[in-house]
Amino acid sequence: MNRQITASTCCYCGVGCGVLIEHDGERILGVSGDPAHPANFGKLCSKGSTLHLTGDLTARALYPELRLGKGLARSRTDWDTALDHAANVFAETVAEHGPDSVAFYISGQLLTEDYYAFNKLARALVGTNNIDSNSRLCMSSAVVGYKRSLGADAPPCSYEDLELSDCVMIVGSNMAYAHPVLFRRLEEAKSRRPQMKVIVIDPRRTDTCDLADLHLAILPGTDVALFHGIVHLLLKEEWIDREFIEAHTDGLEELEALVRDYTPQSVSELCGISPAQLRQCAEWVGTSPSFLSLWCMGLNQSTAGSAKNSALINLHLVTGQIGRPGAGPFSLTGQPNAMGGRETGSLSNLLPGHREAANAEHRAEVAAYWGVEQLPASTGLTAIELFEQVRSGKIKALWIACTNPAQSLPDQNAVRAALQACPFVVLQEAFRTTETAAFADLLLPAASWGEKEGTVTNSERRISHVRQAVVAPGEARPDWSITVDFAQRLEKRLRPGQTSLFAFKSPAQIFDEYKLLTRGRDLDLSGISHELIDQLGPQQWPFPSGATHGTARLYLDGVFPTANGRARFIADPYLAAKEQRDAEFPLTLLTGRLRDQWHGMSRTGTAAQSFGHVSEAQLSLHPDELGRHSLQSGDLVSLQSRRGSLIVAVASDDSLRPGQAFLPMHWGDRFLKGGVNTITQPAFDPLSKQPELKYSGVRLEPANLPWTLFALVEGDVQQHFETLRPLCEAFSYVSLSLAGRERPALLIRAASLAVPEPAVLHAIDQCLGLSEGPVLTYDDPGRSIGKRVRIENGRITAIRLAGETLAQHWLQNLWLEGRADQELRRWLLAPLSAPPGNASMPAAGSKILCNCMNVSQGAICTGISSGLDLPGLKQKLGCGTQCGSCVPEIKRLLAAAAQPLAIIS
Ligand SMILES: Nc1nc2c(c(=O)[nH]1)N[C@H]1C(S)=C(S)[C@@H](COP(=O)(O)OP(=O)(O)OC[C@H]3O[C@@H](n4cnc5c(=O)[nH]c(N)nc54)[C@H](O)[C@@H]3O)O[C@H]1N2
Ligand SMILES: Nc1nc2c(c(=O)[nH]1)N[C@H]1C(S)=C(S)[C@@H](COP(=O)(O)OP(=O)(O)OC[C@H]3O[C@@H](n4cnc5c(=O)[nH]c(N)nc54)[C@H](O)[C@@H]3O)O[C@H]1N2
Ligand code: SF4
Ligand SMILES: [Mo]
Repeated sequence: MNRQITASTCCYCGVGCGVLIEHDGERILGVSGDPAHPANFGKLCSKGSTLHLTGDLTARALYPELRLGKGLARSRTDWDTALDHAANVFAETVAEHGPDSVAFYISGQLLTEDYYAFNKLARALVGTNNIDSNSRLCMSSAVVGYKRSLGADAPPCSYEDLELSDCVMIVGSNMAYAHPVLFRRLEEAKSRRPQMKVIVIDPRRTDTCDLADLHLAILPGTDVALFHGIVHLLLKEEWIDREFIEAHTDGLEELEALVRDYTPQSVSELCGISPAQLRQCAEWVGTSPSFLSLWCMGLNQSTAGSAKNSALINLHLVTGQIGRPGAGPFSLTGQPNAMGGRETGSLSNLLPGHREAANAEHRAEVAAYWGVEQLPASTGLTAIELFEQVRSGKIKALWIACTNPAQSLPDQNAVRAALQACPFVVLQEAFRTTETAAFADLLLPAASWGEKEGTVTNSERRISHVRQAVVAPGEARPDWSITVDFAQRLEKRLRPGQTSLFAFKSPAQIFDEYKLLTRGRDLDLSGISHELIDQLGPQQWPFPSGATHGTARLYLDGVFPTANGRARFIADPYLAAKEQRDAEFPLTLLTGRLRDQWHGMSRTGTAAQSFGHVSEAQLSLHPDELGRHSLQSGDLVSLQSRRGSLIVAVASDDSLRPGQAFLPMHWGDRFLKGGVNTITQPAFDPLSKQPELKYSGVRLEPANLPWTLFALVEGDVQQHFETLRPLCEAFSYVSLSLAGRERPALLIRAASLAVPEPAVLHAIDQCLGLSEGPVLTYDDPGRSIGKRVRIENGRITAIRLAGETLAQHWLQNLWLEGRADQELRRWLLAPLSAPPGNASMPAAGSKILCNCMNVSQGAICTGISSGLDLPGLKQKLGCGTQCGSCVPEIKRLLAAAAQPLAIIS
């Protein structure tokens, strides 16, 4: 076999780690961190290091598929037919209803070249600003924050600043899970310089708090009040930089007047923290030689997202903590190329090169460069508004690329109604399994990570080359090429006989056209090309032509890209989040990420490894809250908001306060019937239009679903998923997951009020391979109880329990251990369904903490009780020695074990 290595970039988070892809030209065989890449210097997290294990080919979209009428099934077609059909529909729609009757909804996971092609297609060719991206759900509040306070959308810092800072404030970010390699860098810096202060501001006690000297568990949504309260104290104590304020800022008087009311007493009450904690925080911010803030969705995804961003930046302006090493406001970008999207102008209100669609001069500049008469002046729709207009019928053709809105947008009932109502939905996707794929009239198979080429910009403004290692499967094509091919067909219909706007033959050529649109702008990257990155390595913008290296830090001279060169204090008052707890909806639902899953799980959800850490959807509640509702871990509840409801199992979690609930954002309708975003609210920030995905008023009701089902089937996971998931629609509660490593299996848990039709169970058994062959069966029709186990070569390969599922965890363990002994046979043929020894709960400690070395929590706890410390555990068990993602949790277990001693001594 011809083994080769291709250096590329991880396709997950905005840290933008360099990866070395090991492959044979056809298949990806392994990945490792690229030691030469300046984002990660060889490190990878648990997601990056398992990239090669994910992305099951049987889940991939391989051929174009077209539906010729609503209600019909899609069938395979060829690329010419597919793209001609799409071009016809788009051209006819534009001709009949105008350019604003079509829309594009794209993604921060596209490459810069893909993004640019889409932008030109929408604005120059179609003539609409209806092009928005999932970054609207992610970074748009940070975009507004930077622009309002500093004048341009540019994170001013470098990763190096995390290592250089004396005080790091991590706010609304669980970077231990969401930006793990950066978190590793911070961990190392803190262990080298323990005097460095780390403050974490998060309603939950996350793994990130492991590093914190101070954790402010503020009440969700109260960040603006907190920041104003800090400024109040900074001013009072003179912990400010008068010289900087006078020379480089405007607007302090207004802010000063506003924060007068944010007294320590009132702020501590609003935020639910003590005045002493507030004071400690302010003191560190105000007196540390350097102060850096890192933030993510806890600030951005809010109806006060823009205010939160600017209120945080105020802290830097009042202390002069910007434009020098170890200091500055530093947003962590979520997706690998959300930055590239902002640069190429891929939010409806933007244009390439950090320009504004509403600015006539900017439009004229871009139109002239593109050689078109004009660009559209009408306001483009942002994500939430866009889907509203799809639902109301104004948008008649919708092109979606590289995002899964039927999972990730809030208020899913409305989103699904919109997709259902839309006359023509095109989906450009790498996986055909997503929730949105079900709504696509035209499915276009996209090449994915490792199969395509282009560039991405990470959180520190660094542009990396994403390189192709293997050929894309089936007929999948890179996004830029799909977009350009469609655009060429559409321009023949919309501007016949004119020179093509899309004469692109390679991503490098697209980049070279795009980069000149940044010339002379704040982000000027006109000196960068694909070849230059290949020669010099990844580079940070600005990098004007003629430059020899990129720019690590912005605003060193205190001059900001505003009209008068001064940064601006923003004095937005604190406004309480929508849907405060009330009698009807007494809990606040928070949502966020898990360590080993990525968004809607189209990729991570194909590998059983990704389920080792958290095996299935659970709603976390404080133990007191469980008690108040008379619930026990594992019970099913109906979780309800003003928009919808779903059934989910609860789990005890004291990292939350009573009054709060947490559900990971990953579980869409495929894995948890209904999906998390059935609950969330579409209310959005007035400036950034970013929706409030983090905060919803909810209530719990007991789910009275006495009839339960458990199924497990080994092998052909995707195929089983595809046949079994639709059959589960018969049940009220449905939760799917994967288990096992060498022999992955699909697991189904379901429940309903009534016993289902026999035909449903029969069909399920057929899919599970339990209707014939070596199957042990026990049926008790009187009690509607049935048990089936398939045993092949002495091992369980499929299980189905119906009517009563007490033995599910015991059976799952027997399957995992490859056992099918007499005990099993005895249990199977007996009328009782409880397992021997009453093992009716999941085995404690079965959770896999260390994914790289496959070490369970149980094994680690045993190690701790035998006296091992962290180095000892690493040496004995191997846990925490590879990517390090599990280290915070191991440390927590060690601390918990040490606590009783601390109390005694
Ligand atoms: N493992 C993993 N990593 C990822 C991703 C993934 O899917 N999986 N996705 C990537 C993407 S696109 C993004 S955007 C980032 C997101 O990265 P993060 O924003 O760090 O992740 P989240 O878990 O969504 O939210 C962070 C925290 O915000 C807290 N929070 C909720 N409400 C508030 C509030 O009002 N104030 C404050 N201060 N905090 C609040 C939550 O408790 C949560 O712990 O992660 C990126 N990295
Ligand atoms: N409740 C709640 N909801 C949230 C959030 C939250 O915190 N809470 N976070 C929000 C945030 S920050 C984000 S960023 C969004 C993310 O939401 P989505 O954008 O919906 O997330 P993904 O599942 O990553 O969708 C990307 C899709 O692109 C496909 N894909 C992968 N590679 C390629 C490729 O090369 N080309 C093409 N064409 N397709 C490809 C994948 O299979 C996947 O289906 O979710 C948002 N939704
Ligand atoms: S931190 Fe992990 S997910 Fe993010 S880019 Fe690096 S390896 Fe990929
Ligand atoms: Mo995101």
